[in-house]
Amino acid sequence: MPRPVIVAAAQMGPIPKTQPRQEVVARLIQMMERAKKMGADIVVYTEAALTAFFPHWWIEDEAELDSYFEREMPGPATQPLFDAARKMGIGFKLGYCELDFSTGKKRRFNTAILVDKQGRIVGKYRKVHLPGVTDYKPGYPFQNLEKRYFEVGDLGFPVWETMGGKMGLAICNDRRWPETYRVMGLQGVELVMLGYNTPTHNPAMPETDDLGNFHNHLSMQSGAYQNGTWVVGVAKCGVEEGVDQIGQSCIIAPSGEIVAQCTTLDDEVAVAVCDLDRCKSYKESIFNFAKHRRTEHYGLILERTGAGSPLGKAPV
Ligand code: CDV
Repeated sequence: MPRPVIVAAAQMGPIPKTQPRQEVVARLIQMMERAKKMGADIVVYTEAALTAFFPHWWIEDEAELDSYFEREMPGPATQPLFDAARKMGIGFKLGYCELDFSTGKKRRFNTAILVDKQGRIVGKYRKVHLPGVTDYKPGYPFQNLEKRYFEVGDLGFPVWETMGGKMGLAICNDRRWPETYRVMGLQGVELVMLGYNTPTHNPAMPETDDLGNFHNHLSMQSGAYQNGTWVVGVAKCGVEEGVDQIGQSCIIAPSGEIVAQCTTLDDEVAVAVCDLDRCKSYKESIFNFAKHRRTEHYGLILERTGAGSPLGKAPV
């Protein structure tokens, strides 16, 4: 039985450092309206969709750093997005930077939430794979300070049953790691939604610059195919405060094929009908984990070589 969910990838062009949250939220609502006109059930926004991507800069002033984070969700600036979604009857996935005080101390996370068609937050994910470094790199044209500004996410990779399917979230660098998809795949995920801020130039690895677009799609297409799931990857792209970022936002079927893709480097909506039932044949045949995975053998090798530990040890 087909289970169509119409998904919109809402790609964002650059967000100027000085653009107020209200204006950014107005851009997000405009794209939500476009998505609704195209029949969408869910609109997927990018990573840290409310501000310029500040981990590209060294920031010492605590108040300045905090100004890129949300203390509450929804808050005064983001409430209109929730109101618009409820009014239009459309779900959304939003990436933002979160200030959390729930443990009694201030913690910073790179976060994504899933909101249903009634405007209720049904899921939250905090980025696990933080790229970059904690220290300033002199000579680099821009920095990559996610390890300095964020804590590693502490919520794992959950999957939620909502809006007609099993939904999962990931954020940017997570998409390059097979574990991201597999942990959700083991829970039966049918639609993985993620956003990314990916510069065209990697100062730590410039020899791979011309492969950036290829690696972007390669990671997401293999994650989709090897876990029999739809994947939606959404960029913040174009030149933002001097940093050039890739676009290529796309919607990928469980076959690994791209079925819709943005073609600009600006605010743009791409839509696809995602029949969640297409996951079934992959999950029940070639990637039937219960039947075909050989976890006892993976364990054996890891035990012998120590490759399962981050430090590893000499093979026995
Ligand atoms: N925001 C990211 O996680 N960006 C990384 C870059 C820095 C390599 C990415 O994996 O796209």
